[in-house]
Amino acid sequence: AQLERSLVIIKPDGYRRGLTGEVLRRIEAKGYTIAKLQVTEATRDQLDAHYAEHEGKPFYEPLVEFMSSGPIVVAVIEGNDCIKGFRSLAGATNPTEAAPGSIRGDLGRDWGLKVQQNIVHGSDSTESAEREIAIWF
Ligand code: DAT
Ligand code: MG
Repeated sequence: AQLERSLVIIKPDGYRRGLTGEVLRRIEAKGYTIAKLQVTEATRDQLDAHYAEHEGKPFYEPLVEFMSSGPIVVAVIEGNDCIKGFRSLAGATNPTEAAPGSIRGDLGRDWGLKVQQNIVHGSDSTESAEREIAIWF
């Protein structure tokens, strides 16, 4: 096991729906520590940096627009293997395909849903985590 940090974002849909407490509860129940936490509104520069790997893809502009549509909660979590662990807690990118028991599987809505409205973001590697933490904190 390796002690890691991951950058977690509760996206505007999660915040708007009042799921902040539920997501943080699942993180703490898993045994991860919430090291940093803030409610903020993303700037275009932060989103361009955060989602640089997706720039130019067809879903990029709708994604950035959605991420700018309201407050978000940004956290740094810590724990053993928490990068993979949080992505497992989050479930598959598309909530329609996310397994029951996961955040997206349990809480993602299938009615009129867009894939970007999937409640949470979690870093996908140690390099991404450090890069993303520097963007938001
Ligand atoms: P993840 O958030 O699971 O790491 P990702 O990094 O591939 O997924 O994509 C970033 C976000 O972009 C994702 O949370 C939702 C949105 N997205 C990804 N693929 C999409 C698609 N095919 N259509 C619409 N939105 C998409
Ligand atoms: Mg990703």
